[in-house]
Amino acid sequence: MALIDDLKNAVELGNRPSAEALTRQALDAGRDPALLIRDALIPAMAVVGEKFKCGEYFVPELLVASRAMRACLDLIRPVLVPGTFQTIGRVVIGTVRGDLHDIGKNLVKIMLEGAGFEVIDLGVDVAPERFVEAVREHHPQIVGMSALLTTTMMSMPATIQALQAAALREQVKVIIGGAPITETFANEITADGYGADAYTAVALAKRFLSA
Ligand code: B1M
Repeated sequence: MALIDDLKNAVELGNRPSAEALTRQALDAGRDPALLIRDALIPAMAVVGEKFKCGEYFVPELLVASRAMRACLDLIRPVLVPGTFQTIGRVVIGTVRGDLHDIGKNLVKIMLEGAGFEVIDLGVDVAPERFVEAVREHHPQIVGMSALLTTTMMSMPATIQALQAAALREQVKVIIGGAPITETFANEITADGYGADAYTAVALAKRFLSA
């Protein structure tokens, strides 16, 4: 357990070299990569968020911690996502307009890819029109939206309305997630599903494909 605690602390402190070394060590020792994410990386970012909230951390600390987390995810991704597999479906995913948080979205992407989905990642600050264009271009079965700010989550209904206006809404299932999102909000804005975490998002996506 010491290794997991050390990794969590390294990310929390934004110590990227140490976080990378510990991730490599854990992977070399045969640790389950999904558990490294669940037990070290996600809890580390939760602590960082709490420290930011209570004024102990400021934006620079958020940034260094998120860079350490991303570096670890870069090491974990190839292990979690095997090179060749048959894709089971296609997902267009992005963080909504005005929002630059992408760690959670990237995690959902990695998990979806690991489960066999082809994922078209539109990145961050994605406007509703960009989601519409991507649906036209790539014909996904699923659209995934992530929002971390209460100020940006309203871009989700705007995107759903844009899909409706483009007569594309019936062609896709919409899954949403992110820290301020709830099941109630998802229902209110007529999303098809809410993923509280990356695992739920994958389970939902699989369910929608088989429906
Ligand atoms: Co920001 N930030 N941030 N931040 N940041 C939060 C979100 C905040 C809650 C911190 C706090 O106050 N406690 C707060 C939002 C308050 C609010 O709106 N109520 C906040 C703020 C205020 C801000 C700024 C405004 C700060 C400022 O500039 N004054 C600014 C906004 C910038 C912008 O977006 N326009 C800002 C900036 C940043 C950084 C750039 C420094 C950095 C982001 C770096 C990056 O992502 N590349 C950052 C960070 C790191 C955070 C916290 C600390 C951590 C977020 C994170 O990565 N969590 C965050 C505090 C927190 O959330 N506790 C905070 C780990 C990640 C794995 O979890 O993203 O929730 P999460 O994803 C989960 C689930 O939510 C779910 O699955 C994931 C894995 O299980 N999920 C989905 C996510 N998307 C999904 C999609 C799905 C399904 C599930 O389907 C498609």
